[in-house]
Amino acid sequence: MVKTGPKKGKRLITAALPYVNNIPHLGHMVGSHLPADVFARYSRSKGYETLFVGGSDENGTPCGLAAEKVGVPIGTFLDTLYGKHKDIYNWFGISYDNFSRTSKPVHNETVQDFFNVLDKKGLIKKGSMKVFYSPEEDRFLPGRYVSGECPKCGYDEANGDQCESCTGVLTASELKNPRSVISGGAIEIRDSEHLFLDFEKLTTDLRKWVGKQKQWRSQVKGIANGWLDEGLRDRCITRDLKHGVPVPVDGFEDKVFYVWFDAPIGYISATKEATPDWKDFWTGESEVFNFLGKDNIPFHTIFWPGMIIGGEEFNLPKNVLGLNYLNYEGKKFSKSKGVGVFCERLPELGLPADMWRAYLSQIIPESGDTEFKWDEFQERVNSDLIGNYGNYTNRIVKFTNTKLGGELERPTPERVLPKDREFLDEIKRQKEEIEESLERADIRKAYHGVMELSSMGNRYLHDQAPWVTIKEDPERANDVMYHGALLLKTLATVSAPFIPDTAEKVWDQLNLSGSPLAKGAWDTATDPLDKKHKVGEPQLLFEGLDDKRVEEYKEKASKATDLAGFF
Ligand code: B3M
Ligand code: ZN
Repeated sequence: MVKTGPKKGKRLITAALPYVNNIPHLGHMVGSHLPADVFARYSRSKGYETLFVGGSDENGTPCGLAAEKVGVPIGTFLDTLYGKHKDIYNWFGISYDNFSRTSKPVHNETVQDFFNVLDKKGLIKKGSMKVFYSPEEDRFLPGRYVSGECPKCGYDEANGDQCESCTGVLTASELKNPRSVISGGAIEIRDSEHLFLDFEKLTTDLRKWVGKQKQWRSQVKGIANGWLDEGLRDRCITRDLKHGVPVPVDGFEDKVFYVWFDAPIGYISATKEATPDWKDFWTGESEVFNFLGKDNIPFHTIFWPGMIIGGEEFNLPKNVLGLNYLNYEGKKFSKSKGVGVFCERLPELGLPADMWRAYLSQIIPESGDTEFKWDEFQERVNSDLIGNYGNYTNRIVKFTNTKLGGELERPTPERVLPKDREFLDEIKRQKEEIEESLERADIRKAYHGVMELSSMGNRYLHDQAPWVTIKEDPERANDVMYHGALLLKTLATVSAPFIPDTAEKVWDQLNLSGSPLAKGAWDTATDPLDKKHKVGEPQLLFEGLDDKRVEEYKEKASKATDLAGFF
C-alpha cells in the first residue's frame, strides 16, 4: 500500500557551474556535484517535486585562456571539454535533470532579459574603467592574460587582477611593467567604457535578507557579513572580450557580460531548457538550494542574491551550501605534479562508482577542509561497505534462502516480542534522524546515520541468533529474519541517495517491486513486507580492496590527462 502523505512542494537544486577549462578531480566532486546529487536524490525520494540543474560555465577568461594554450578554436575546445565533464558526472551517477551550457542561445536570451529588467529599474550605470590593452595583439586583455610586478610585495609574476604570492587584489593601473601572457609583449593602460550594477541601492535589502538566514553554516554567514561590513561598491558587469554573452546596449557591440554576471543566470536558463513550467521552480513556494565551493560563497550570498533582489521576482535561495576544499594525502591537488585522483581515470580502474560515492560522502568538506587518503578509502570500503552493509544484506538474504525456503512470514502481533518492538521503533527513529540531517544537507552526518542503521541490524541478528533458534523454534527464527529484512528494506531506501546502484541491488535481492529511489519511496521505507514474502537470490555487492590493488589504483588515478591529448 502506498501512503499518500501531505503534498510536497517544489525544490530546485543547483550545483555551481564548473568552468570547463580542465577535467574535474575528486575535489570538484565533493565540492558541489556529489552533495547536490545526494540532496536531490533524497528530495525526489521524499516526494518533493525536484529539479536538479547545472551546466558548464563556458564564458569568461578561464576557458578562453585554456583553449589558447592548447591551440584549438574555442568552439572545438568547449564542445570536447563539455563532453568530458558530462561523461564524468554520468559515470558518478550525478542525477542532473539538465546539465546545460552557458554558450547556448537560451542562456544568452535569459541573460539579456535579466539585464534589461535591472536596467529598467534604474540599477545600471555607465562609467569608465582603466583596462589593459595589447597593441601587438590589437585587443584588450583581461587580468588573467597579463602578468607583471606586484606593487604590494614585489612578486614578479603577479596576475593582472590578483597577486598569487600575497593574495592582494590589483587593478589594472597598479601592476608594474605589465606584459601579455600570450605574446610576452608590453601592455598599455587605456580607458574603456563599461556598465556597472548599482550595489549601493541594493545594500539595505540584501543586509535584511542575509540577517534572516539562520540556516546558513557559520562560514557562509561569516563570508557574507564580511562583504556587507566592508560596504558594497558598484560592480562592473561588462568586459572587453569577444567570447561571452553580448551586451544589448548601443556602443557595447565589442563587449560581453562579465562571466560572474552571466554564470548564475545559467541556473535560470538551465531550468528554462528543462521544463516549460520553469517559472514555477523560481517563484511561489518553490525552494532553491545552491551547492558550491568556498571561493564561490561571496557570489552566491551577495552578488547573485543582489541581482535577484534588483531584478525580476525570482525566489532567493532557501539555503546556500558552501563547501570547503578537499586535499590529497596532505597536499593540494595538482594536475601538473600528479598529486590527486583525476576523474577521467576512474572508469578504467573498474571500481564501482558507489565505492567512491560512499567514501566521498564521508569526507565532504562541510565544516572545514578534509583529506583524501588511500588507506582510509581502503579501510572504509572493507569495513563499512563490505563488513557492515554488504555483510548484513548477505546474512538476511542467504539465511532466508538456505534455512527458510526463501520465504518470510509476517509474524502475528502476539509473536512480536518487546525487544522486537524496541528494534522496530529504533529503525523508525534512526530513519528520522537521517532525514533531519538530509533536510539540512548535512551529508556526512546522514551517511554516518545510514551506517549506524546497518550496525543496528547486525547487532540484532547477533543478539537474537536465529541460526541457533532455528533448530528448536523455526517460527522465532522466521520472525527475527522478517524484522531484519524490514530493516534491510529501510536501509536500502535511506542509503539510495548515497549509493544508488547498490541500493537497487539490495532491493532486487529482497525481491521488492518499484525502486528505493522512486518518488515517495522514503515515506514507505518502514512499511511492513507482504504477509508472505519471497526474497530473491543473494549476490555479492562489493569485492574487497587489498593492498596490491590499491597501489595499482593509486598509480593510475594520479595520472591526469594533458588537455592537448583530447584534440
Ligand atoms: N564557474 C567558478 C568555478 O567553477 C564558476 C562557478 C559559477 S556558478 C554560477 O569554481
Ligand atoms: Zn603581491
